[in-house]
Amino acid sequence: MRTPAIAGGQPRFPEPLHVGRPNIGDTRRLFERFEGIVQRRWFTNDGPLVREFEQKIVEITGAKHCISLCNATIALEIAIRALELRGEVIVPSYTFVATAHALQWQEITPVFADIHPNTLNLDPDCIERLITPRTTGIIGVHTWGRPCDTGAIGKIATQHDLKVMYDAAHALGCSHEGRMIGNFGECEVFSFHATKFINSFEGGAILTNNDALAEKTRLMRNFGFVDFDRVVYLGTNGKMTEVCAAMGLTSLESMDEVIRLNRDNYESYKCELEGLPGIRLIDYNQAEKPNYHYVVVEVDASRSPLDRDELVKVLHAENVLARKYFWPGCHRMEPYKSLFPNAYLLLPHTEFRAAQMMVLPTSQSVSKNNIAGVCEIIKAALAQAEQLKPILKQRGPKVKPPVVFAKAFE
Ligand code: T4K
Repeated sequence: MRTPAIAGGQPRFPEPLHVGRPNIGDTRRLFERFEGIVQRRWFTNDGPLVREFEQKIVEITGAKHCISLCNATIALEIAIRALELRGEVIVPSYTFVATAHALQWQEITPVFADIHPNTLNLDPDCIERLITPRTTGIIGVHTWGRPCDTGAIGKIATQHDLKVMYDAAHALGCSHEGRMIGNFGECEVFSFHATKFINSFEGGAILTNNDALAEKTRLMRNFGFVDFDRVVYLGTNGKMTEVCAAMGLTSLESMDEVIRLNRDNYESYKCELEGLPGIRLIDYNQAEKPNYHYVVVEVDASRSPLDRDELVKVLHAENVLARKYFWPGCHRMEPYKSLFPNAYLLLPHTEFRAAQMMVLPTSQSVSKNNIAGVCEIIKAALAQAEQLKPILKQRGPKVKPPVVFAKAFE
C-alpha cells in the first residue's frame, strides 16, 4: 500500500491540481483577435469586441441588456448604486466575500440571512424576520449555479417594497424554471473571472430587462459621461477592455463543449465517490440547464471517518488543492466579524454547511486519470482514517509523520 503524502510518502501529483484552472478556447482565434485589437488601435472604452461580447451574452441569456464590466465585484457595486440601495440589504453569508463587500464598500450594511440546508441558497423563511425600516433590498446568490427560489424572494420583496438583484457569478448558461439566468430580479451579475468556466481573464456583466437601469449602469461604468464633456451621474471606471472581450468571445465559442466536459467530470467524480459513507456530491437539476462548473462535495462528519478539514489536509499534501468554499462564511470574516460578533446565532445552517463543503478540481486541465487519482486518495484516506487521525491532529497541511507511522504503510 502506498504511504499517503500526509504520512511522509511522495505526493500523488507532482504538480498541483487546482480548483479554478482557466479554460482556454481556440488560441489561434484568440491571437487573431489580439492582432485585430492592435491593428485597430482601439483598446478599451466600448470597443467593437466588447460590443460583440455583450451581444453574445444577450443571445445566450435572452435578457434585453448586457453591460460588460471589468469584474463582477465592480458590476455588483455599480448595480447596487444604480438601484439606489441604501441602509440595509439582506444577503447570504454563505457566498464569496465580494457579495458582502460590494455593499459595505458603499457603507450599506449587509444583513446576513441563513441559507436553506438543502439548496445552500438564501432561505426565504429567514429573510422576512430580518426586514427593518432601513431595509432597501435583497441580493440572492445562485450558489454553484443552482438558482435561488426567485418566486418566494420576489414575493417577499413586493410585500415589503424592496428591490431584488442576484449575484449570478456562477450561473452563466444555467436556467431556472425554463428561463435563463440573467432574467431574474431587477438585474443579475455574472463573473468572467479566470476561474469561471467562461472567462475573459477578468470580467463581469450586469444583465437586465430594464431599459432605464441598463442606460444608468452603462453611464456609471464610464464616469457618468453621456457626451464628450457632459457627466450626468456619479460614475467610476468599470469598463471591460478589448483584450478581455477577445478572451471572453473566444471562451464563449467553446461554451457548449466546456459544459459537456464539466458534466462528464462531474459524473466521473459522482460515480467514483458513490457509496462512501458521509460523502455526497451536491446535485444539479437535470430538468434545467446546469453548467456543472463546480464539483462540490458534502462531507458529513457524523458518518464519514474523516471530516472535511481532515480530508482537505490529506488532499493538499497530495498536491490536490481542494477548496473549502465558502468557509467560514462572510460573517466570520472582517470587517463583519467585528461589526456583527453575534451574527452566527442566526446562521446555524450557514455555519454547519460551511464546515462541510469541499470543492474539487475540474475544468479542461483535469483529466479522467486525475479524477480517478483524486478519488483514490479520498477512498484510501477514509479506509486508513484511524492511522491518519493522530497525524491530522497536528497543525498545518504538510506535517512530518512519526517514522513508526510511515512504516505502517510500507
Ligand atoms: N460573487 C460570487 C458568488 C463569486 O464567487 C465571486 C468570485 C464574485 C462575486 C466576484 O467575482 P469577480 O470580481 O472575481 O469577477 C476565486 C476567484 O478569484 C473569484 O473570482 C471567485 N468568485 C472565487 C469563488 O474563487 P480565490 O480567492 O479563491 O482565488 P485564488 O486566487 O485562490 O484562485 C483559485 C484557484 O485558481 C487557485 O488554486 C489557482 C487557480 N488559478 C487562478 C487564477 C486567477 C489559476 O490556475 N489561474 C489563474 O489565472 O477566489
